[in-house]
Amino acid sequence: MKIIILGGDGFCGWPTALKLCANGHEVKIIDNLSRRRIDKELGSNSLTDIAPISQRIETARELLGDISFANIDIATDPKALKDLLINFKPDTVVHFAEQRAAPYSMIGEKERNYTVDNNIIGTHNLCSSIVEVDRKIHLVHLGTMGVYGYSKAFGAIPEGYLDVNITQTKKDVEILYPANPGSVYHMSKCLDQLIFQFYNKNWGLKITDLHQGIVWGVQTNETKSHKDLSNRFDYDGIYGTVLNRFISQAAAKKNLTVYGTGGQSRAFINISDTANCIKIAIENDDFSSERVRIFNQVAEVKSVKQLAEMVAGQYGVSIDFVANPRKELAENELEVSNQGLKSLGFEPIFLNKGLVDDILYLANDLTQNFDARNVLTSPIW
Ligand code: USQ
Repeated sequence: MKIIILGGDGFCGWPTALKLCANGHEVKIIDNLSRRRIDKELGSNSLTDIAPISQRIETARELLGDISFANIDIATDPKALKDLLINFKPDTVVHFAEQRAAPYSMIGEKERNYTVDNNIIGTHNLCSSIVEVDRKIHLVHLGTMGVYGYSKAFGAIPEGYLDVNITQTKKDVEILYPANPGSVYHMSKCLDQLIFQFYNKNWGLKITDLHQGIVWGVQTNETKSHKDLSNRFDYDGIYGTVLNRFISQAAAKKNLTVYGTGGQSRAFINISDTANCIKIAIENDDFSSERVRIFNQVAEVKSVKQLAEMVAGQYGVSIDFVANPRKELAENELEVSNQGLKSLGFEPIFLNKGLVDDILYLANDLTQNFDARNVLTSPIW
């Protein structure tokens, strides 16, 4: 297939682009390189060295297959986006081109506005261009488990839609799961959902929204095949996700930073599964576009404390329970359905010692890049 990956230079986009190209698809990465710019703005860095995009693409073309790159900002240049769809004629567009860190979106006014402008306008420009160019294009979007909030108030979290009984009419209906964002970033993904619902209802756009959990891990088979293809590894207080932070803290022989009690339960997924699930969603596109197809892209649920205890026990470091900078439930139970992707063949990778060892090994090798000043940098909200 011909596939465009919007945001294909990022932590999830890059390994996904490589996996698709290694599997025979023709891939075009579109990115405005904003994550590289934000690293500079925050004075933070990826633990791994990441090659410039031109070098990434050159090596990927030599080793893996048909892949190319164009620098387009889909939020500020809708004409370039539309021309791209006209000229490249994709079967599928995968949309990762959003500011994805909750802490970044809560730093201050500039970051709140940037997150909303970039994410909402970018998503809208994409849907609007697809209406003009070719309504058969399959749009695959990376949503987040954070659109649901993290509770068992309505039972196990279903895949996008909740069955309810309306008190007034006594009728059973299905509604989009009530949005319950915990940050401006998560709010932007809730708003994305409404854009998708409307464009699907009015123009019949064919959309898959993948509500992904917290990603852990760094490399995939493709990213580790050459140093130029290495993936980024965020460990800082703004972009680092919790388990990757704990592993890099363990490698640097620092105490693990659990926020609050660590009773926060979240859904997790390994980075190789991220790429695999997107491939599954793309290759199984024979579904009715009567409504937006929503899958939960997760492998398992763990609490932050469980993760910290596992890393601390295995690698001989201690846990610091620091004041939680976030406004979130101190403790929560969580149960999540992931039947949709499983029914299409997804076999989740569960957290296991071998994989965690691999990351620790990598992090050990890179401790010279670990800057302790970047660890407790989360804004308070
Ligand atoms: N946490 C700690 N210590 C740390 C860092 C985080 O205890 O050093 C806790 C947080 O308080 C939170 C949990 O770990 O309860 C998860 O935090 P996170 O930074 O790993 O994840 P989050 O901010 O929720 O965002 C990440 C991605 C985002 C994605 C989301 C999926 O950055 O793009 O949408 O995970 S989910 O959380 O399922 O909504």
